[in-house]
Amino acid sequence: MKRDGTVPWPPEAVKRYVAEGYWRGRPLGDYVWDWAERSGDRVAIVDGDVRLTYRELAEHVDALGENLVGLGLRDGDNVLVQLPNCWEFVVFFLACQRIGVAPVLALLAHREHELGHLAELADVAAIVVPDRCGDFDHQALAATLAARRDAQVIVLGAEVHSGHASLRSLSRRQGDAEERRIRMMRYAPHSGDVALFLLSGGTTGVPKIIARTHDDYEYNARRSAEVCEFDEDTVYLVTLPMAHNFPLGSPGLLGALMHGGRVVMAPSPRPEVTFELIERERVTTSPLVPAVAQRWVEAAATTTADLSSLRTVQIGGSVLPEGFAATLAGALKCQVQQVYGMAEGLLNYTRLDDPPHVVETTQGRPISDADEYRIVDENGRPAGPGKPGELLTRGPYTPRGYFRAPEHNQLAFTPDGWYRTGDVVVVHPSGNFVVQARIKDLVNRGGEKVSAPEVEELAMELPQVRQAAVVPVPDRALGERVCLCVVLHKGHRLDLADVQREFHARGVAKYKIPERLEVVRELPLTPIGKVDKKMLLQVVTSDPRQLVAGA
Ligand code: AMP
Ligand code: DBH
Repeated sequence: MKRDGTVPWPPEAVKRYVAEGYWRGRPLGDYVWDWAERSGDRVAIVDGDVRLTYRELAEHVDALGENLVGLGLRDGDNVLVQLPNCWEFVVFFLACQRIGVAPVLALLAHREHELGHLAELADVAAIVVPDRCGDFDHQALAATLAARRDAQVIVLGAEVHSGHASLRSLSRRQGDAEERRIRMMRYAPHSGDVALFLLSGGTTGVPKIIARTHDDYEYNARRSAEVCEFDEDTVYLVTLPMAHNFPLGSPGLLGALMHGGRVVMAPSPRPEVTFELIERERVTTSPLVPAVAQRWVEAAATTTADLSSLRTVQIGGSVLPEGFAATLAGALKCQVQQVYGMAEGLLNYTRLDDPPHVVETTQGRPISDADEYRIVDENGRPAGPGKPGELLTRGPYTPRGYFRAPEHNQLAFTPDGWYRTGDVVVVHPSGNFVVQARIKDLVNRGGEKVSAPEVEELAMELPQVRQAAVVPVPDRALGERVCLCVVLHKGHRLDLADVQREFHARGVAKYKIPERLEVVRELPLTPIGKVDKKMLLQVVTSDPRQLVAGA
């Protein structure tokens, strides 16, 4: 493997996954022409007025792939990608798969704090951004980050500064597609190499990334699509940011393309945008997080849009409020499928033929016969039948460690390669999991994961702050929000607006910026002297005055 810092599966596991057909030994980029041969003239991607057939998609992918090689990008290089949902993003992603370049999939919300770290961690050779989005100048930030490391900047949009490359120009189909297709074969990477990097919500001071291989991610999407019964009539609406594992590969747009379905890009998950697209394109399925689904339910009550094409909405990413699955199914008049997944690997889905009470009350079961799991107590011993405990897992699409994070891997993985999910689950009589709680130190804000230590470290940089602790406060709309609790140095003051301004100035993504501040006299501690977050959360949500400074 050309990239140091990945944690390979042990040889006996590799042997099994290959021998039993989980891994097919072909790079993801190879499949683009399989798809074109199977369904060349069918529409693969719809984005606004743009409709690309499978053949056009393959041709764009090859053209861009060859041009990226022309820019000097090579098998083994990594690139940082920050793009909105759009056809160019899909083409770029697949072009990387043709030539062994691994995209690091950042979110559009990320700013200098996150992008700077990711660019360095993955040692990226290029940064791909839109020119601007809203009032933010992505190109200017990319230029700053690229200058620090001599990386190239590739820009989507009309305003491409000199010295930067235009993504649209690079994707233009010119010349003979058949000849290029043959030329491109020489760039095909090894299927065991890294295909992409997904971001983990993480529970550490700096964001973690997960290297997913061609073999493992192809299986991830293929097996998911089988479980979800995708076929060529599937019309998949990409509502969530496609940098997320859920809309990308679970089964995601890749699963839909594998089956000859149609992928419709939504620029936003808001019902004002998506309902019109559902009607226009006769969308059959879409991934949702509970916070978005809530808005769809409200909007469905009064919409005039025809949503009757919807067959299944998938819902996952954070805990579903009790009874909500039934509400959602009723409001959208379609099936609901619960998805409990993670960028680290293991994917669980309720099955389309599970009885309603199972779909409504469980988060599904693993997709693969080769997924292994254990449910353990605090001491790492089996929790016992029917008892809740932390879920540990291994399998053909669950890598054995984070990328370049040996120290953290000692905590997040057992010595024999089990990933500690940090989720407390119990097995339901149906055999499906029920996610009951979380023991990892993060805030799940409407499906976006925010690492508590990361926010705490940022807070500690403020000169007023002596101690900081982040807790997830419950929220009706988003499930949880970031609440920062601080002990201040004597004689100092701090309010929420100060904190928000400082975080913003440091280039922290907006969804991580605290939305509530509690200035407290002291933080409650556990017997071993760690901050007792359970207690802190309890007090914050019941009677924060108990902890008020100076009280
Ligand atoms: P990440 O590791 O950042 O990809 O986030 C994955 C985590 O999101 C899981 O370990 C769970 O904590 C949470 N999660 C994902 N899907 C669900 C779900 N359906 N119900 C509850 N929690 C979920
Ligand atoms: O929360 C997640 O990370 C997630 C949820 C549903 C995920 O990675 C997935 C499906 O693939």
